[in-house]
Amino acid sequence: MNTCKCSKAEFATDMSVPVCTQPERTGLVTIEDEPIIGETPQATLQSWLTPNSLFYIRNHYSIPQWEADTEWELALDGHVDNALSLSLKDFRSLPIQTLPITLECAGNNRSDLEPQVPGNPFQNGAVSTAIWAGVPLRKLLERSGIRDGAVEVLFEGFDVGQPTPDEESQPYLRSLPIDVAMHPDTLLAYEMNGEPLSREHGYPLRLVVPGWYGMASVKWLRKISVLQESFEGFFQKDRYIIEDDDGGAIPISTIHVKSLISWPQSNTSLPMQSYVVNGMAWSGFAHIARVEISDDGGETWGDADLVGPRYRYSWQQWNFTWSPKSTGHYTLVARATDEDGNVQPLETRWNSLGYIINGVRPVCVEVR
Ligand SMILES: Nc1nc2c(c(=O)[nH]1)N[C@H]1C(S)=C(S)[C@@H](COP(=O)(O)O)O[C@H]1N2
Ligand SMILES: [Mo]
Repeated sequence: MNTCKCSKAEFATDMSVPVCTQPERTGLVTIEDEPIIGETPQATLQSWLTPNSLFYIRNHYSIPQWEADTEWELALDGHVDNALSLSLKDFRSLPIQTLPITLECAGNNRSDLEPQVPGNPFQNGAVSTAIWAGVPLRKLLERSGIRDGAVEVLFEGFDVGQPTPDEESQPYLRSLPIDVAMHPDTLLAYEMNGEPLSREHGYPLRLVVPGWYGMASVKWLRKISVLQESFEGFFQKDRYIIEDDDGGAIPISTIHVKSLISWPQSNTSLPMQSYVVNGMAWSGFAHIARVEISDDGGETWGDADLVGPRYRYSWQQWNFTWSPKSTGHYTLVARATDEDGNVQPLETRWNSLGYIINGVRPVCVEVR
């Protein structure tokens, strides 16, 4: 396991403030300006619902623009009996479905990988939770009459660009297996925490695939196509894959079990007393069953209390009362287990594109 690297020297650099690495509290922590990429600040990761303005943003291309709502229409075509075209008004007239869903970018925590890999150097803030509202995709697929032989559904965003300098300009495109597209909780969302989607998060309509890493939840939707063969585009076959031991590629889908210590932050210096250590845990496979905490880098563990709302697709808050026995340096770690029996690994499985970084992450604190 990655043991804590905090040393007395690090604390000595800034003893005047209790928290040594202070995140920006006024907005997202910027990773890139254009296209916009930003992560949720550490302080906000204590909040079960992420405020819209602090919800992490991961864009591959510039944000597309519209003049007015009326210009936008969503096309649904391909291997169906009746191709559809829907306006935003059509969407608003359909029965609404509301679900709290945690989105995590597949590259969250990439900066923790050793050795380092290229890609956005996210710390632990490329994960956020919102209450999403919209129409189950299934309703539209049923209305369009999917024909026999359909295998996938392809989603096209309005945003266009070159994924790498060697690739042709193309829209952001991702597909889903038909059973995932037909799942009653897979949403075409037009609201986030009770507000219309913002431009950054996919206005006017986006896909939200509960339990899947964020890349599946295509923003700024313009077209949905039912396919008879599997889609082989750049963001399906060249990215969002993990090499297996035989050199093959496994596509990334469901979010792996993971936890995060929201408080305290690493390099905090605390007076000697009892504290409530808190954080979040999540898994795309099942509810969280258990969160264990260690203050000695994983030698001994104690159970945290699962607190707050409990929903299938959103993270679970946990609290752990911690009474350090003496002054000194401590390595706090959290480890989550879900109801399917998936246990968060002590070590991330290193991969060259830097995805699914769910190994436990040490938080170093000094008790004085
Ligand atoms: N059209 C489009 N959809 C997209 C993306 C994009 O670049 N373009 N990025 C994806 C990725 S990688 C993630 S992690 C999520 C992030 O959603 P958010 O920016 O609303 O948090 O959007 C996904 N949907
Ligand atoms: Mo992502």
